[in-house]
Parts: sequence; structure tokens; C-alpha cells
Amino acid sequence: MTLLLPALQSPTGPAASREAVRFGDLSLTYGRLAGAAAALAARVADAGRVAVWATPTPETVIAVVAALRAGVPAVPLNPRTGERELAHILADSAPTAVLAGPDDVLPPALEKLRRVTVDAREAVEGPEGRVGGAAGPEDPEDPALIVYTSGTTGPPKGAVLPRRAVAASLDALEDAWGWTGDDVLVHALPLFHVHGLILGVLGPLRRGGSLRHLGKFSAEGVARELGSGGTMLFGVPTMYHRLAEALDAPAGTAERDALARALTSARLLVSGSAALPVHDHERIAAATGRRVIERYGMTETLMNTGIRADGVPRPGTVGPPLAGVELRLAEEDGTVLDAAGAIGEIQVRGPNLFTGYLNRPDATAAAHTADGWFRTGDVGTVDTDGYVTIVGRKATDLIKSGGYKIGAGEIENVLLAHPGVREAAVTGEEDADLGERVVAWVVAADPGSPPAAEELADHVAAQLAPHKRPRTVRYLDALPRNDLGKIMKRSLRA
Ligand code: MCA
Ligand code: AMP
Repeated sequence: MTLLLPALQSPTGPAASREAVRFGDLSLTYGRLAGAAAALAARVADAGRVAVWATPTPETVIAVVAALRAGVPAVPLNPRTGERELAHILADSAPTAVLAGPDDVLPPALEKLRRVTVDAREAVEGPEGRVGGAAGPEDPEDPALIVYTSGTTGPPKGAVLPRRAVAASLDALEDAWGWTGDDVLVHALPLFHVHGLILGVLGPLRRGGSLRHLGKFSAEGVARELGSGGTMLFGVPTMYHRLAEALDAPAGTAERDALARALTSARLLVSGSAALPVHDHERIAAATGRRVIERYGMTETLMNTGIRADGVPRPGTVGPPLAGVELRLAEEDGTVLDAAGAIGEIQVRGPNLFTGYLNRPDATAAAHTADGWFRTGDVGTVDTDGYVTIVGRKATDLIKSGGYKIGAGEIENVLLAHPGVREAAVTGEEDADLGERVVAWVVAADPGSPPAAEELADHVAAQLAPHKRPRTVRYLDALPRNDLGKIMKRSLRA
């Protein structure tokens, strides 16, 4: 097994002065990033496990590289995580230290941890260095990251991602996309999930290439960075939808034309985390002559399939399995389907898979078949040429909104804890921008004065995370239930 980040091991000469990451006006070369990460690694070497306050900043990059260097598993935290979710993640993952920027204001729950300050401005002025040193060989099975992901019920589970999976998945993408050290990746993804952190940060660093992070997504930012040297764009469908909207402005408008030119000039436009509607594919293709390509992944599996850079782009499909990934379809009873056109659960196997859910052997076992395949819960078909199409998912209680996976159950539990709520059910509803939107169905404790929709949204945002807040609240006198008392969500949706 080679090193996870060879370009940072001992960068010298031109390799040391190559830009590794840029966030706004702050740029770190490989030499500076290696120097800062090595110094920080020494400070956390005995930490056991660290939390990273994963703001979209260079501090997060330094922190994660340092943890990898120290061989200390990192738990990236969404800085907007609410009280209840944060308490769960901290209790479950038990970090001893939190890595955060000098100006970050941390919530009380993190105060009992040792705070290790990471300062990217110091890194810019500090010594160039190397991540390498006295450490022994890297064990591929050592956990690199623990990333929390929602299920249908209960609090999020920590997916333990070994170095092996990170390396295997990034190398499969190198193969599929011809991803090299010359690539300059542009994105605005959050740095506490697989998409933004593993693909979007460790991806370029593993190749010796560069990342330009926008801090916050905007069509102007995409146009600026792709128009000035960026070669690849990663985004969730909501971002491509917003680009398609911006491209809909009349041709001849300076901003619209700059965006169209920038997208046209990119080597690769990649969408993932949810399905990109064919309508948005077509609008972008019409305005730029370029095809967005999709890849299909999951926190637990990293990347499973993807359209190749030299392959045939086919909107609506997620391409063939990536190198090293085995993929099959199966029925509920375990029967493996191999007839063309069959529809079944997508199951995968390969070096890209996680090792399991932290502290949850039950959930880990339930997610695998007896013969060792991971059950994605996604339902799909495989074409005769191996292209996979995702047609749905088994669990109706999982919502994908803006590319974030959200469990209906976690929101229901929090709504029920609100004094103004007697009964609650949560569903996903189609949304042109977000893909799906969280909808709460509420029976008020006092029907005469139900809690305002905004109050319930704030409550969910404060306890879980803003992206989990209901965007729509519908009030009912009673929830539809079957004879067993189970809420009939289907009739709610209808
Ligand atoms: C609004 N806000 C609130 C509230 N209402 N804050 C607190 N309480 C409230 N009641 C704030 C938000 O925090 C935010 O602040 C602003 O209002 C807008 O929030 P929101 O509406 O949620 O944002 P959006 O515009 O809808 O965001 C769209 C987005 C976002 C940018 C596309 O959804 C996004 O970044 N998605 C990426 C998800 C992702 O990376 N998924 C990967 C996981 P402010 O304006 O200050 O920000 S999947 C994965 O990893 C697998 C492996 C895969 O395949 O990729
Ligand atoms: P997460 O657990 O947040 O990592 O989300 C993983 C899920 O996102 C998968 O199980 C799929 O349902 C969905 N997903 C990821 N990429 C795609 C894609 N390109 N098309 C459709 N769904 C996707």
C-alpha cells in the first residue's frame, strides 16, 4: 500500500511551491501545507481520536491532513450541527481534542475537549516542510475518518473509513477520469461529508493537484474559478440546477456568457450525491455544449460507479462500476438478479467499502448480506453495457435534500420533543431546486394555537442541523394511521 498523500510526504523544489489549496485570497502550497500539517500532527499524535470543526476553510484541510499524518482518526463536524446531534456524535465517537480555527466560536458541548488551534495564516508565513518523518508504514486498515450519516430511524451512525478505502476510491476515479496533478478542482461543497472532503480535498491532494474552494456556492464563483484555470467542477444536483437557471438568462448578458464560457472550458463537470434531473442535464448541454457526468457513491462505500471521461455520457445513468468495484442486483429474499432489465437492490463489494459503523455491530451486520456484500438500499437496473441506472430507494423514510441524506425518524423525534407538537410525521416532497424538500405533518398539542412553521424549523435546525429543518409544515387534526396504529405516510403524500 502506497502512502495516502504522497505529494505531501516531502515536497521539494517546484513540487513544494505548487498550489495545493486556495480559499478566497488564502493559498497554501504543498510545502506550506506539509509544514503546517507536520507541526500540527505532532500536537495531536497522542489524541486517540480528534474532532475537526469542519468549516469551509484551509484550517479544515490542515487539520485533516495532520490527523492523517498522525494516524489519528478524524471526525469532521458540521459547524452548524445542533445541540442534540452534536451531543450524540461526541458521545459516540469520543474524541479527546477538537481542531478549530483561531476565530471559531465552539458550542459548550465541545468545551470539555482539548482545543487545538489551527491557523492557516500562520501556515502561509511558517516554514515549508514535509509531512513525512519517522512514522512507520501506514496500515491500510487503520481508520482515516469517521463520517456521520443518517439512517431512517435513530441518530446518525459513524461510518469508519479506512485509509485503504480512501486510496482505492480516489485511484478508481483517477482511472475513470484521467485525474492528474495538472487538474485544478473547483467546488463549494461542505467539508464534513465524503463528497466535499474525500473527493473534493483528499482527491486533488492525492494526485498532487490543486483545489479552489469557493467558501459558499455561487454561479459567479464557479464562472470566476473555472474561467481562470479550473479544470474540474464537483457539485450536487442543486448546484447544477442553479447553474442551469443562471444559464437560462438571455445570451448576451455578460454574467451568463462568462458562466457559459467557463463551463465550456472545463475538462470535467461532475455531479453526485443525488440524481441530476435530465432537464438540468439538457439545459446545461444546450448552453455550453458540455455534458455533466454523474458518479454514484455513498458514505459507506465511497464511489461505486461513474461515467468515464472517455466514456459515453448518458443523462439519467450513473455509469458502469468503477475499477475494483463489484456490483450486483438482488431481490428482497436475496435472489441475485442477472437478467437484463431486472430491477433490484444495488449491492456492492470492493476495496472502497467502509469497515463498519462505529459502536454499531448490529447495524453493520444488517447492512451486509451473508456472503459479504454491502446493501446500498438503492434500487436500480444494469444495462447490457454495464451502465447503472438508479430508479429509487428501498426506504421511503430517507430524504435526499440538496444532496444531504436526512432520516425522517430523527426529525420526527425532535418535532415530538417540541411542547406544541402532539404528533408528527416527516416526508420528502419533490423540489425543483433541492431534489426533495423536508415536509413536516404536525398535529398541534393545542389546535387553537399551533406552533408556527418557522418556530418548528428553528427548533429542528437548533437540535439537528439547518439542512434538516422542514421547509414546509402542514397541520392536520390527526395523522392517518392503519389498524396497527402505524402512520400511513403514503396517504399523507397522496
Ligand atoms: C435558514 N438557515 C437557517 C435556518 N434557515 N439556519 C438556522 N435555522 C434556520 N431556521 C440558514 C442556513 O444555515 C444557511 O446559512 C442559509 O440559511 C441557507 O440554508 P439552506 O437553505 O439550507 O441552504 P441552501 O441554499 O438550500 O443550500 C443548498 C446547497 C446545500 C448549497 C446545495 O444543500 C449544500 O451545500 N449541499 C451539499 C450537500 C453535500 O455535500 N452532500 C454530500 C453528502 P448560510 O447562507 O450562512 O450558509 S453525500 C456523499 O457524500 C456521498 C458519498 C456522495 O455520493 O457524494
Ligand atoms: P450519503 O449517505 O449521504 O453518502 O448518500 C448516499 C446516497 O446518495 C446513495 O445511497 C444514493 O441514494 C444517493 N446518490 C449518490 N450519488 C447519486 C447519483 N449520482 N444519482 C442518484 N443518487 C445518488
